[in-house]
Amino acid sequence: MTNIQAGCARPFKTLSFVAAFTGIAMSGAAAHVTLVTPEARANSQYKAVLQVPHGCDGAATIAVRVQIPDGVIAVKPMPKAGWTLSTTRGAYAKAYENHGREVTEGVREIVWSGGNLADDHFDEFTFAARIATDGGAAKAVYFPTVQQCSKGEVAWTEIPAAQQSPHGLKKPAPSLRISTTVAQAGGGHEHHGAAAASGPDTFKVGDIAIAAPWTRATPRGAKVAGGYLKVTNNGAAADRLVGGTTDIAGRVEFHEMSESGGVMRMRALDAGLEIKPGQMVELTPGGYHVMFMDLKRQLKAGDTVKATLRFEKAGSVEVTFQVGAVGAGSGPSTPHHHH
Ligand SMILES: [Cu+2]
Repeated sequence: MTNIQAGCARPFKTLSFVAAFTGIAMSGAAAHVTLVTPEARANSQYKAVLQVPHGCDGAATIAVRVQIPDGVIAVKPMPKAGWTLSTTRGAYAKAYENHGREVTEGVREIVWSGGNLADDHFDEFTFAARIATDGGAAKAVYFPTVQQCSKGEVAWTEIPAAQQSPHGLKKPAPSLRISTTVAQAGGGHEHHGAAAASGPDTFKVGDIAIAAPWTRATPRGAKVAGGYLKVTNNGAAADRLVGGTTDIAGRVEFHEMSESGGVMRMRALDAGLEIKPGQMVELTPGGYHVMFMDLKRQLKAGDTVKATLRFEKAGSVEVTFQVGAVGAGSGPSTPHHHH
């Protein structure tokens, strides 16, 4: 995890920190500084809510400093009444693609200061971010945090070594587990491979069946959107998803998300996406996906998007993508109401 090491070595200068992570909190000595939502998917939008459950040995908290690890990009902190917000920007370890643009720098540290959070109160500190890493071998990223108090400070900056349980740490850095599979949580429905090749949001052409296409609501001005679905080849010969058209985008591409050095990257599949005979290929936010390029309008949750997909052998088929919420981890939970 060079990312994490690099993040760790970043200077917190004269301060030490107070942060913690357990996923549970708010109970006596075990209450660390933690992220309220301790898990996110690779390549997803994430709302980080840091929970500070108490002061430093009875002293009130007056500042909270959070370091942003490599692979966490496009960070936007939420201002807080009574606190002064400041950020330090810096170069990322590598370039990332975000909403169709290459980004090479951004917020690396957030400081909320000048507040006064009594020891017997708790509060939350929030920022939005994009998770552009799969977390490497640890399948996690860490946000070293320093809690500065009217008297003293606590450095929640310990990062577990490989194979080490975070539970053994006294002052663990708030951690975020990264999953690369499609989220099951949040009421997302799940289809089952080839069995999904029926039902109202299934589309067929020749030996090809496409199930449960979905996409996400987009921020205003976004130029790209991903599309996800399951495609099954019920034939005896391989076929290939080679093209597509839609009114909402200038062009349709097929991409692959892959991990290298702990960083998720996208690459266009110039030869299309092969589906072998009998195979079900799932297009997901962390893997293969449809990419709507040069988006012509904003996508809103609850909308539907029609698109035509073209297969080398089976030909063209019109499908309907359900638009889920921004940051949706899987298809809308009630995608079966149309048709
Ligand atoms: Cu893409």
